[in-house]
Amino acid sequence: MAFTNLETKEINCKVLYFGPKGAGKTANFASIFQQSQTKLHQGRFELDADEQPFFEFIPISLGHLKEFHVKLHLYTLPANPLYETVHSVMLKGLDGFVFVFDSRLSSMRENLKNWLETKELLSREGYNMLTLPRVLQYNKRDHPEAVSLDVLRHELNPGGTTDIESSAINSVGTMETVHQVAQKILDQLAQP
Ligand SMILES: Nc1nc2c(ncn2[C@@H]2O[C@H](COP(=O)(O)OP(=O)(O)O)[C@@H](O)[C@H]2O)c(=O)[nH]1
Ligand SMILES: [Mg+2]
Repeated sequence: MAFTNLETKEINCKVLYFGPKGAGKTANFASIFQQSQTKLHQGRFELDADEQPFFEFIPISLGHLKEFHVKLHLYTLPANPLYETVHSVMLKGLDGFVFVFDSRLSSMRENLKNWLETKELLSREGYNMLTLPRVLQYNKRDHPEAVSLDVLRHELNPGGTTDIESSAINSVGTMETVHQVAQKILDQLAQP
């Protein structure tokens, strides 16, 4: 549920970016950061030996809904499975999510596996998978190994959820993804 602060008249919405390692979550954040000119926060954990940041966070202002200032908080999860308790904490209070698929043929198995795991994880956390706002993103559309949109949709999105083609390293489709998920969250908030 969105966190509403009646005193400051703010609504804070939390969105997590999921997807297999290497699909382009960090590239999405870099692109969003570049285009929205907010400050990119990267948390680091002492034990994190490799170059993976602990998590990434971007706050974005979405303007006003009635008298409330709506803010979107975008996060990625740490890739290291050692952080399972952290996952559990970060999964609390989610208002929506983005799932980043890697369009390359060689990633199809990993895409599907990770997508099923993510849906299971969210269900286990108590989210209603029928109503939780989401956007699916097919990243790396620029890659020579990318499979066709038809195949991706057939394999990964038989239900016809909102989906977007992107090339995060070229800043294509990244802001559109943010806007789509924001719109879905706002639609849900505006419901009586
Ligand atoms: N060709 C291509 N490569 C990409 C794209 N997005 C990310 N990459 C590359 O894929 C690799 C993994 O991306 P990264 O954002 O770190 O993935 P993450 O593990 O999901 O955060 C990096 O080498 C990126 O440069 C894209 O749209 N097109
Ligand atoms: Mg990353």
